[in-house]
Amino acid sequence: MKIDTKRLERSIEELGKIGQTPRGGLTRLALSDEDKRGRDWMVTRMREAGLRVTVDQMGNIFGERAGETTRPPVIIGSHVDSVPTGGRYDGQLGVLCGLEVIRALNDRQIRTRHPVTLAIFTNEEGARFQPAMIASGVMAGKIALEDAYNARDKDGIRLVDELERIGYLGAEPCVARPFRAYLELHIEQGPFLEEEGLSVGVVEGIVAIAWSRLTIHGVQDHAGPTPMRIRHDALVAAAEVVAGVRRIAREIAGDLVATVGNLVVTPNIVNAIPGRVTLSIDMRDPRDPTLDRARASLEAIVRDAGEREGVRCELEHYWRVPYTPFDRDVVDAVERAARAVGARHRRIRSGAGHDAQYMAVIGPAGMVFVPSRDGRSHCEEEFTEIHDIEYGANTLLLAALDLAGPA
Ligand code: HGY
Ligand code: MN
Ligand code: MN
Repeated sequence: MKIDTKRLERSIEELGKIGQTPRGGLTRLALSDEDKRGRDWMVTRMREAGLRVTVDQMGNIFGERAGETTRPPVIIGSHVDSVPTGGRYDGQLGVLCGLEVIRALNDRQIRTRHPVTLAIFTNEEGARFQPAMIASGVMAGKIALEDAYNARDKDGIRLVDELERIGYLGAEPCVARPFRAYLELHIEQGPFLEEEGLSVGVVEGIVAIAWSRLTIHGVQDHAGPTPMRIRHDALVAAAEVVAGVRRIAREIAGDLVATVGNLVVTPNIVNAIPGRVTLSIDMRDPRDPTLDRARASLEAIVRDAGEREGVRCELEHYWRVPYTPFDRDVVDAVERAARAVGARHRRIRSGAGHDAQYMAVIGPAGMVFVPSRDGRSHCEEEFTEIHDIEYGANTLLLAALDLAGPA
């Protein structure tokens, strides 16, 4: 039994047009008009595939394919929101491969013992509203619904108001429900599968992630008449912190990664000494104790930079997800499926967060990775070869069948 690769390819093309950038990437920020159009496109396809579609309080969309029994479903999920000038595979590929699994089951009128449900999670990226994976986080009971509703984007717009505006503020409670297994196909977003000539990654777990935000209060002043000896330049302190974050990753080394991805200077003009700077710090490691050490180093770096420049620093650690191992039975099912489809594969760990990380809090979860060309992602160059996608989607299909069981 196989998926219909041409049909999947057409779906990738079609959905990829919604929010497409001039360079062939994707900007489809959570709850934007493009996200609404992408969601509407998916809901139409889900209904065409005979799924019972529901939307919950966080705008998560579920399409259920009935099973022979009403036992807990096998859920196949991911997301359709993207980062700005991102790629058309991150998230979207997992949702479309899930749809293709449903379509392949329909083609052969296959009945499974457990229902199979396709899930689309809201705001996985954390690009517009923070933190990332906010909707699966609410479902897992790790983020309060009210906090998620009140999350604001950079223009101060609330998440709940955007859910309402685009018509995806659903009535279904966003709460944990039992499931037989959660499966997510995703691009690796790193270089290892491609380097080793592999088509499928059998994901064993996801790294721990820590997000912090630093606000530096200096003294805004004129760039000309203010003598250097009396300056308190927020951007000078920020520059030391940015260099310090890179130093932490280099000195702790191992698997630790650390990034300052967002930095905002105020008033951000040529002839004023920056009075205020905010910056983000993203640190990840498969070992939680190492991430704790990195956080302590960050606090020391911020303290020193603040004292040297005589500025006030507010460091807020606002998001933390622990290292998340996947369920052994689900990982084994994915591995059996990869072998059965003849995919060159190996076990691998995810350096990116995914909704599977919070779904693993609720029940047995696992992931299927496919390679990223040059390891690139969160950029318009993001790409995966269709023959690798075919191996991945067929692995997803057989793993879902394995876990959902024959009628
Ligand atoms: O941040 C992440 O790892 C994911 O892309 N949201
Ligand atoms: Mn993703
Ligand atoms: Mn992403």
